[in-house]
Amino acid sequence: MRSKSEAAFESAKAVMPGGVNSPVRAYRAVGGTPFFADKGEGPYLWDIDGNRYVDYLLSWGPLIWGHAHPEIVKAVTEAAVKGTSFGVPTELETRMARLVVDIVPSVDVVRMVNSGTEATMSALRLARAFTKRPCIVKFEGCYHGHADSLLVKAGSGVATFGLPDSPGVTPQTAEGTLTVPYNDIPAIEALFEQRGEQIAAVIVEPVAGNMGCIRPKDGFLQKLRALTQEYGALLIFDEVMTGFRVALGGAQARFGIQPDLTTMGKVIGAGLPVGAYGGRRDIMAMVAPEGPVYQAGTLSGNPLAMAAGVVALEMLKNAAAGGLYDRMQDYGQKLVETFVAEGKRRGIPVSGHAIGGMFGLFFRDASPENYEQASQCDKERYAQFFHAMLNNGVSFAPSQLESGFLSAVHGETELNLTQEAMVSAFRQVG
Ligand code: KE4
Repeated sequence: MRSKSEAAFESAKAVMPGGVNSPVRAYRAVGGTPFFADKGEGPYLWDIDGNRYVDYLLSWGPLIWGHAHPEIVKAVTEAAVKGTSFGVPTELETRMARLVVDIVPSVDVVRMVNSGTEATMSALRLARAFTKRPCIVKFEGCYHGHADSLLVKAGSGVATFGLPDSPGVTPQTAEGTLTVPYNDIPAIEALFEQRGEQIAAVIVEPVAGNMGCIRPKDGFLQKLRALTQEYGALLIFDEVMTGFRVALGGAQARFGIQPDLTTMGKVIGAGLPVGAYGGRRDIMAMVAPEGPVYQAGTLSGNPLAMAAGVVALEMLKNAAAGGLYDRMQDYGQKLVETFVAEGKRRGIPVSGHAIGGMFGLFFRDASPENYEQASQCDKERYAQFFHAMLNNGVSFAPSQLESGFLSAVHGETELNLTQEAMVSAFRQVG
């Protein structure tokens, strides 16, 4: 039962839009009432009715060390007693920047901000300034935060102007954003042939995590690198979700591709509000106050967020050497195998895969390669599965078009609990 959460949701809806501070939390994609969190510990989350869940949402990715990791709590507590913000430089920020530069292959210089949205918005402004070109390219189904120029859907033809994907985004803003299908090499080649001289940057999720977890097809990322190089556009890897998750150095390390700019978030703050963008020194030199491209933030580089992030990244460096990313991928693969085996046993089209510390489970006979295919998943069955798993004590993302996340602290016990819950849940999937 979740009666306290139901009452809490009614109270919340009286004073916050939809009762939440971020839309996806309201369960609109799966129906029902969201549970309200009371506390987390390791791989577990408890709601205010006292129900315990094995958590695969992990705050949408940040919690690669699970909930309330003692080292992270200690670092934040020790930082807090010295002050919660200064508005002047601290050496902790340099320590964080040095860690990012050491870990992420393509980053020479990095700027801290407060969210992934700020990171991508700033990186795109920088790319337009550096190339003196107006247009950006994104991929259908990829989400890069809610900056106006990114809330855009594809125009009628591949190379036609973007159209606003939200009220409040003006046609003038949208027309600078061109959208093509993910993994569609002919489409991106055609776009560059037609509009290449106007393109400032291509921004891509190197593993897409916002339409379910979708891997790049062989050659897709390499083609983006080649085309942007050929036409003098920048390649931006949005690693807000994949960064430090699909490999220690992110997707760029896993696939061996050097983007010009990288955006980061989630893991880098270990649950505190942090985003970052960084890359080639000659490009980042244009960022104020070194250069003319303005970007700022009262709480950028906040000491509590830096304390959490520094500890999280330092522990990841050590754990990566000990095989953490292979262990997380093995765990995810076993989860997928159980999901697929149970679904097939019941004659239900299912598929899935795991990559590093993230995974996708699909009610579709084959893992989708783009947004159109992802949209063909059986969302009703996903909703039934989601709620059955929740009632069995396992919390997945409340939408078929999202990803699952793993942590360093999910172990054999949690895997067995989840596999048993899946067997039971499929009995309730029609
Ligand atoms: P934030 O502004 O939410 O910190 O980051 C935006 C963002 C940028 N880039 C990628 C690849 C992202 O996945 C995100 C945010 N991801 C969503 C999950 N679908 C956050 C969850 C939410 O919106 O509440």
